[in-house]
Amino acid sequence: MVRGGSSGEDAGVTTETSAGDSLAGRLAAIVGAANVLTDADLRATYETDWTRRFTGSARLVVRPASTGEAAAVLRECTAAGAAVVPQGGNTGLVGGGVPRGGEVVLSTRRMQELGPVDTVAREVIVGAGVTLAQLNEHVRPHGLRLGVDLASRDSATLGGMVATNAGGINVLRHGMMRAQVAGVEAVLADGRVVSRLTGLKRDNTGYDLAGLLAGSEGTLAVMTRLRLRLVPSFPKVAVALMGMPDVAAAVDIAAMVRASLPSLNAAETFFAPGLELVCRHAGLAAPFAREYPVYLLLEAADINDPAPALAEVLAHVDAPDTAFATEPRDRARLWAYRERHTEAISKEGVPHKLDVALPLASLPEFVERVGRAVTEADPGARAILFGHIADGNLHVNVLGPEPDDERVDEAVLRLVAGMGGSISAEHGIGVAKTRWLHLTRSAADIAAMKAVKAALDPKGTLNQGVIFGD
Ligand code: 2HG
Ligand code: ZN
Repeated sequence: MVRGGSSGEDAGVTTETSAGDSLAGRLAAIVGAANVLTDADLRATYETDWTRRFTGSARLVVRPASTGEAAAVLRECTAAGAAVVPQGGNTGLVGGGVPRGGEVVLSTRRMQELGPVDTVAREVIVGAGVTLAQLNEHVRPHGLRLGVDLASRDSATLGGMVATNAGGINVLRHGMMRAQVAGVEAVLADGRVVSRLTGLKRDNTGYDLAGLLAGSEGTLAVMTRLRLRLVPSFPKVAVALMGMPDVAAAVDIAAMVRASLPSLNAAETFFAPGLELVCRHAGLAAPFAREYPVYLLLEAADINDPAPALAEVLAHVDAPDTAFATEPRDRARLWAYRERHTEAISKEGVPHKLDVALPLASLPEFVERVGRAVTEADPGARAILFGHIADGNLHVNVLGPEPDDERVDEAVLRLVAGMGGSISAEHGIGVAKTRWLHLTRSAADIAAMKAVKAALDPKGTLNQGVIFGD
């Protein structure tokens, strides 16, 4: 398993074991003894990430329930020189939300506020520990939902989704998580609280702190409350799954449908090897009698049934095998082929997850070259690709290499950078990709980001090692 920094002194911030920890007592006075976990068994689920690739032991886990408690916890930790790793639903895939060794894990899951829904502004204030599914349940009676949706909706917390600027399946229509944020309340490392929750549409009064904190991966502040924009939850939904001869065809059709169908919600892709894994591990029958190299899944949603318009657009496409679904069960059946990739891959082993973006025009060439790059770097490695095709975002999951053997990561990320892409489309840098940040961010960019980090967290309390490395 990959472990980051070792326990001990590091840049003035200490990490140590929980035995005889006086900090634990001081934190218990703030959040209650039941919310300071020092026992190894109780800490365990906070210490390993979803992929099982990243793990480290925590000094303790502390679970504040409010901004005030989080502020007192951070004040105490920074004063004690204790390193802190903020954690939401622990669904991150780049090792940015689990300890590297000896840090305090600050879990936001108890921040469960669900504020009244402002149906005029279409906004709501929620606690950082509310999950995406909980939020959608809360706002559904008003015909609303969050504009970002993703497969880990039942566990991913909104604080974590903002902190990582999560993407998911509806980005082509509603943008990424930063675009859903109307305001945040967050605690800086020294316990000071920055709060912009008024929701004013026009408020040009200096730096946009909410925009800066979105995507900062827990390195600048701990998000505690969020004011989120909502979008209509359209009642009528249509899904189409098509077999494609190659990626170029899938890219072209997705672009054509996007240009002519404003109700398009999602355009996703997966390939034959991933489909085989999903069918085997989830016990699903293949979607079509014939196997295709590439599959394209489209979803449209509107007030009126978008199925006729979707079918009309697709009538001009040469795709003999197309499955349509409008009923929830049938739609879920088609979506399962795409959404169950992550789980099926994890059943095969511990993957290296390389979440990358390419210019759309380069996607076919990338797909052709990436398989070769992977096997040249490690002949025993196997790449499974899938992703959000309309945004040029592919998830290259590699099975085979040991968790800390980075030869394949190096080959794929260099290929991506050489083709004008991004080494992280939506999952973030975490600790997984710090070595390659320089491939797609200039020295001036990195220096500016480090200056912001040093200004907001001068003692380096928050998420040491994430984004920039050690
Ligand atoms: C998805 O699109 C998620 O399903 C997870 O971003 C991707 O498992 C992955 O690599
Ligand atoms: Zn994704």
